[in-house]
Amino acid sequence: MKIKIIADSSSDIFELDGIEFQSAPLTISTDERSFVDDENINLDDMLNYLANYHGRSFTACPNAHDWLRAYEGADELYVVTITSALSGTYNSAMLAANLYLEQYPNAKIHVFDSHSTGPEMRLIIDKIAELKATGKSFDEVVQEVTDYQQHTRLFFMLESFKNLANNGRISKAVAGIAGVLGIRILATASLEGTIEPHSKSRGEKGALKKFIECMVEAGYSGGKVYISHCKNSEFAETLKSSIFALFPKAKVLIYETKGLCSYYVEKGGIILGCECDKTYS
Ligand code: X90
Repeated sequence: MKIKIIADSSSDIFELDGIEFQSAPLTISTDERSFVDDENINLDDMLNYLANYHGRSFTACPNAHDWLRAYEGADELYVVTITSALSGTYNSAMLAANLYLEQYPNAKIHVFDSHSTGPEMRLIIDKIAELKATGKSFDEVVQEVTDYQQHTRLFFMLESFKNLANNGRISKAVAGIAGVLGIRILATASLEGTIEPHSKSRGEKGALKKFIECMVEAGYSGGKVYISHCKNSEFAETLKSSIFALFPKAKVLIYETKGLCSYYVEKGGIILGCECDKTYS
């Protein structure tokens, strides 16, 4: 029995300890160049190139064929995708899941729509791995992870919403506010998996306070916090210290966004996923 977790590359991870894991890459492109979001991506090269490129840029999700390649060989599959409200990734993963089951009727496969991305996907992925390590069955994992998803949240801070707006993922009005020098926008993933602006602040100090307020309001009480950042480890570390000041037992992990999330959050962007006691409703 071969068990596998597969996630698209917006989860910001390419490997996982203790269980087989495969990432299905999205791509980031201009009319001249394309970057495949896998372990070979050169983030500095991509960010520098995009900063100096003035034409259009866009992203594309893995197609069903890409997913099928990632599924190959497994009998028990857990697939985690970026929110279906903003990307075709979930649909292509589902299409591939149905094709896979036609070919291997005894396989078990579940596709989780994260209604989110980045660190919140990673929380889900780690939860699946933890549950499998304790010997839970396929049905138990699906049920427990579905419940867990009601107790995780995503908050993020961006300086620029240019790429999100240009690709139609948020309104130009929100993008306009963020474009003002020194203004940081804090936003969250809504229940439906869209981007919901929460508040704006002047400078990073204000944003820091807002992050903590949002977490506490959502019922964070000292569990896991995953923070991914695009070239902003300084803010991520300060945020970590503020979390520890209130919750000394917090389990905080900091790492870099990979290609897809770096493209959308742009330099300076911070994404935070955390476990919360309150049910998200
Ligand atoms: O091309 C594609 O299919 C991918 C499109 C992805 C669009 C959204 C990417 C968001 C990346 C931004 C901060 C967190 C957003 C929360 C989403 C609910 C990261």
